[in-house]
Amino acid sequence: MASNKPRVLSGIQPTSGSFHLGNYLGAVRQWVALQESHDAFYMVVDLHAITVPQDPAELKANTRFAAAQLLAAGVDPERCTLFVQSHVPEHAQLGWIMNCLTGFGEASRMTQFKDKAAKQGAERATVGLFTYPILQVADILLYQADQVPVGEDQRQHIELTRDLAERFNGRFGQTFTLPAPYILKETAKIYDLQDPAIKMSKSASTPKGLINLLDEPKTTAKKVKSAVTDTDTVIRYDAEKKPGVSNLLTIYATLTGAGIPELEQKYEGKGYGALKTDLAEVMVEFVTPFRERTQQYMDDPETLDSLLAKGAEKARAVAAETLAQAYEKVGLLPAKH
Ligand code: AQP
Repeated sequence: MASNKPRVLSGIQPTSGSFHLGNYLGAVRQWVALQESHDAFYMVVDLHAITVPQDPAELKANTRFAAAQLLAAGVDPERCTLFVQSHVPEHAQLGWIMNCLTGFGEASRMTQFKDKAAKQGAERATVGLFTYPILQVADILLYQADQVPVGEDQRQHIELTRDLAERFNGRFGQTFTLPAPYILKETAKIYDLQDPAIKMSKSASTPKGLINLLDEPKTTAKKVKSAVTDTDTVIRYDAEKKPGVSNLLTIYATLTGAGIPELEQKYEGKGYGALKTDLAEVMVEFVTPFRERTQQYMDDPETLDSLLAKGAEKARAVAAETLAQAYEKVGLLPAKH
């Protein structure tokens, strides 16, 4: 059924057995909120995952884990379209068209590629990793998305999407909607608990700075309690001068709905220990039911798979229409049936 709500699209990689807190606060939380007001398409981007080596059995398991975690977080297939990227072949097909429209230099400027390639060693980085931002362009344009809820690290890719959509429209006639990033300032970048100068990431140098949502709650509490702060003892939000404490306040405020000034007041005159102990408790309260719900979905893979199959069918109806238009505009001869 056609919807006149604005459309959002976003994806998450099944590259780990667990989402981390940055994924949740930076992206997934917004997905849940936006499905109420938008025509939402959310996917597990397994084709992106294979841009770095994956164990096949783990990839399959992690794809289900990712879907289960989205459902556990509140993504509701009755309110949005939830699917797995590789179930909709149009992504790879439009990806090729977009590859042919992108300059080599333009692709070389993508900082995420540079960071990820540097982490692996440039020699080991694949061409797939190099072109993954272009596949992401296709992911977004296929659904004519108006907005893309993501973390700050994805902003450059949304800009590339807009550039390529404009280029295609200019060359072949109006075809694609230009999407806007939907990035919440407060949670655009959640930082590593051990090194608040870098974003929380699953490829962080030490696991101590990374909160995995499916970790044992006591591990999570321990990580929060050993978060790096500073030598001062004042609990005040100052992202530049007090990045560690500010990161903890952001996490605390977002998970509880409290305002940062309210938290500053609550902890006035108290030490970092008090803040960390309370935040550890908040985290445990959050992850405990999240883990349980995820496990319930994982215990019933048949239901999970059939739910994803339904999502793919809905997604494909939209994607196939856009791809057909793009093929036609480019001048590809339609196959006779
Ligand atoms: N630290 C973060 N703060 C805010 N948002 C974040 N996102 C990721 N890290 C943060 C957002 O999460 C969504 C899914 O991203 P992804 O599929 O790239 O997930 P990932 O591979 O788990 O992200 P990592 O940990 O950052 O991967 P590596 O270590 O491979 O670089 C996106 O919307 C992203 O912005």
